[in-house]
Amino acid sequence: MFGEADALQPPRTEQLATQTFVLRGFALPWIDALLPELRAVLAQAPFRRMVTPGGFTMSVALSNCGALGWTTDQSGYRYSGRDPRTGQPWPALPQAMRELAVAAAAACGFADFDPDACLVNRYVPGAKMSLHQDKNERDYSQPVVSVSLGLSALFQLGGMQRSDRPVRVPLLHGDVMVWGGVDRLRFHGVLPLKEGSHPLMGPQRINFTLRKAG
Ligand code: MD6
Ligand code: FE
Repeated sequence: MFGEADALQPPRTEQLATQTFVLRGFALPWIDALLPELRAVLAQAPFRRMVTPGGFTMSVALSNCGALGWTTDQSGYRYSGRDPRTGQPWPALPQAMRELAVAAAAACGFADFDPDACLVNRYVPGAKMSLHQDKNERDYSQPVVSVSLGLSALFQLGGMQRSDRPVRVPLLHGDVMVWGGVDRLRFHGVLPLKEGSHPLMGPQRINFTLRKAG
């Protein structure tokens, strides 16, 4: 009745698919360490809205930390070692962000997660992320760990085809999503953020996703 992964997982784990998990509240014990780290990253590499290869300005604003950062412009999506705004390396991956991600990955059966990239997204009310696959990384055997802070959002978890009907998953302040393996290339997105203000984070949702990109 209970698979091997069940023994590894902390309380309040929701398994959404074979290798897709939401760890409810998993980040809450780390918040006091995470917020100053996040502030320092954003002081060095502020949020900015980027343009997609199709010429649209994204509603989500982004930044990065770690050796590699995800960027987009008219010529495509890619990982780059430098912030295109300054030509400087991205801020280093802070310690608590890394520890949280490694612990969450391990709790879901991904024993040797070694992230080198952290994409930080900011959603204000109305901002959304269209259905997409994460496929700019080199090694699909490594999972993606995604941490949600601030206003809650409805995440859409789809299938392997864009046309597969997605399920809606609420992601709340402190939730951590881990996915990889057979689910690594599922389509996913975020529905437009509702109006509101979070007591700690204000009128926004911040999501950061750690990966091994290089
Ligand atoms: C977001 N997340 O939650 C957008 N991608 O704001 C993603 O695009 C994402 O949460 C891959 C794995 C987990 C994610
Ligand atoms: Fe994604």
